[in-house]
Amino acid sequence: MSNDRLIQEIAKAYENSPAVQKLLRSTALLPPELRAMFESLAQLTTVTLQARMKSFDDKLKTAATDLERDGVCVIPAVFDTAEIDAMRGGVFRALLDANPTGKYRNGGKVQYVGKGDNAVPSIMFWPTLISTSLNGIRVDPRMAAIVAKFVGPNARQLNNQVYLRLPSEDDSFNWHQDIMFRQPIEDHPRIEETYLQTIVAIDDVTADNGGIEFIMGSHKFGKLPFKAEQRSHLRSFSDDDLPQELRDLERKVPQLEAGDMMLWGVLTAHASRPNRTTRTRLTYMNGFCAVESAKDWPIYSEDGVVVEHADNAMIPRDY
Ligand SMILES: O=C(O)CCC(=O)C(=O)O
Repeated sequence: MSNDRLIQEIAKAYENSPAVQKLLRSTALLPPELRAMFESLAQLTTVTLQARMKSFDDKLKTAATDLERDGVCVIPAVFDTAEIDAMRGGVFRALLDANPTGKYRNGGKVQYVGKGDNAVPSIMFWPTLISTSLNGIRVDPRMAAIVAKFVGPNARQLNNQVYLRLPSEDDSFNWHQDIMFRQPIEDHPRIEETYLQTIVAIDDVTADNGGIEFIMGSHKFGKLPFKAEQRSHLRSFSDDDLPQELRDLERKVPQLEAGDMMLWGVLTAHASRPNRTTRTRLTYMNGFCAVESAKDWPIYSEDGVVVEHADNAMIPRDY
């Protein structure tokens, strides 16, 4: 690729980045030897990025096959160790800046489990509104590519939350499908097809630290009645509450390494048992649907371009 063509390609790829545009404009002013050095560095970076995106595209193809077949899939090693460490730091920072008793739209509402002095944070809602690092992951090009592939170019964000799942807190989730959170259903046209739930593993996730268990292929059974739809039954796991239709299907607790992502659909039955280890089980959840599948909730992307800052005014007031 000629150097001029390369500069044009970089300019196009980063058309929304004022910093890159400024840098590119200033290369024209560089003395020829410095410009040549800049161009060869840019070439190297482009080749590396292209190779990385190609292997990421291959991972997405495999993920699409698994998601269609099982209703859940794992994309390995999406984020690297440094990014995960920064994310973990972002969670603790956000907890300090949180609005524990606020609304979702304030960013950092905290739900606790346990009573009195023994209550510990369990879920932090919409931390992206108060955390640069967690917002960075939410709008990262890899997250954007996943949303574009599975939801489409015009998406809304329906949830953004960190699960802390501290050791021995005894919290759990009973069998359910996420469609239970999307009521009234008439306000969510085609949500069965356009919804995508995602988590990033910040810690390794295993069966004994509260890993999420899935019923493989359960998404093909449509919406089923789950006891967890009565909210008082949601936060206590009971195998007796798995609907009859799903009892003979294969079950799996996907093991995740920190940096992996897991995706599932709105009809995939899942549950999680208490964390019985001495380790935390931090996960960062971001859920999406096509723009027409919900009335409110912030726009995530428009014509494939990600909205960098979620509009908190679009988060319903009743949360
Ligand atoms: O993270 C977990 O343990 C379960 C979360 C879950 O099932 C949900 O939010 O729907």
